[in-house]
Parts: sequence; structure tokens; C-alpha cells
Amino acid sequence: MAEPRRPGQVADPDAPGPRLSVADGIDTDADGRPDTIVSDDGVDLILRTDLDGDSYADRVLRIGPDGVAREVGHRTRSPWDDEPEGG
Ligand SMILES: [Ca+2]
Repeated sequence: MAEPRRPGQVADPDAPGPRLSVADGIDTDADGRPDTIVSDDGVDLILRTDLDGDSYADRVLRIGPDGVAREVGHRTRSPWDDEPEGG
């Protein structure tokens, strides 16, 4: 029987991780190339966007049920630079 997982052992969807390709995403700026992956975690809408055109997500935004968008990750160099909450 597997050991129960503790909160620190559960993957954080906002944590830095392998680079995420946006090749299967949507083209939000009509340049003919996909640039954004849209998903949700059951509560928040999550947008992962490629800003520099290399086909890998650079920014992660969460839009909560209150309609407020929060930037929770921004990759300007490796690893991800986390923005302060509400910043
Ligand atoms: Ca990119």
C-alpha cells in the first residue's frame, strides 16, 4: 500500500519545471503561430504564453473566479523568475 502524500509532495502547477511547448495552443495575436496554452485547475483559468516567439511558454497567468488575473510565473532566464503575488 502506498504511503499517503503530504502537501509538499504534491506537484505545484505553478512551480518551475520543464519548458512547456505552446505548439498545440492557440494563436492569440493572429501571426499564424500558436502562442498560448489554456487550461484550468478546476478553479482558476491558467494561461501559459510564449512572449519571445521560441514556441515555449514564458509567462503564466491565473485568472480566478473573481476575474482577477495574477502573474504567477515569468521566465526571463532559467529557472523561472517568480513575480511577487499581486505584483
Ligand atoms: Ca518563449
